[in-house]
Amino acid sequence: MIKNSFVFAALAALLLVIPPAAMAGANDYEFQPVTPEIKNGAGAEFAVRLIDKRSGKPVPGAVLFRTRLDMSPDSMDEMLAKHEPLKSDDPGVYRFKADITMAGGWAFKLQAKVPGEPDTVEGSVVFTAKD
Ligand SMILES: [Cu+2]
Repeated sequence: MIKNSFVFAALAALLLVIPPAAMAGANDYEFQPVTPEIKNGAGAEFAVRLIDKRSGKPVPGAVLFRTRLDMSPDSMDEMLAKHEPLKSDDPGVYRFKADITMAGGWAFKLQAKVPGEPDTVEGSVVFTAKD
């Protein structure tokens, strides 16, 4: 009886230290640049691809929110670029148009709701704007 309670306590402790997210979760997904170089100027288009790292396949149907485009890669965190989504015909590819005002490194940061994934997926994709 004492032995059984000990085994039970040990199992319970083990379950507590393994978070469910260790098995599957937001880290299974990654946003990647479709083309890492973008135009420095108004109306510059850029796109990110959402990949399921377990299969390597693109993931369509995600809802991207809290998007932010800033120059943090060049230590200008507060320098932002206005941007808006564009229609995309390529499944798993999410397109945008931005008013880029300076050449250099821009980070596109976002959160996403991915079909079938309860956790919010976060992304940060770096682009280089060139004149
Ligand atoms: Cu800047």
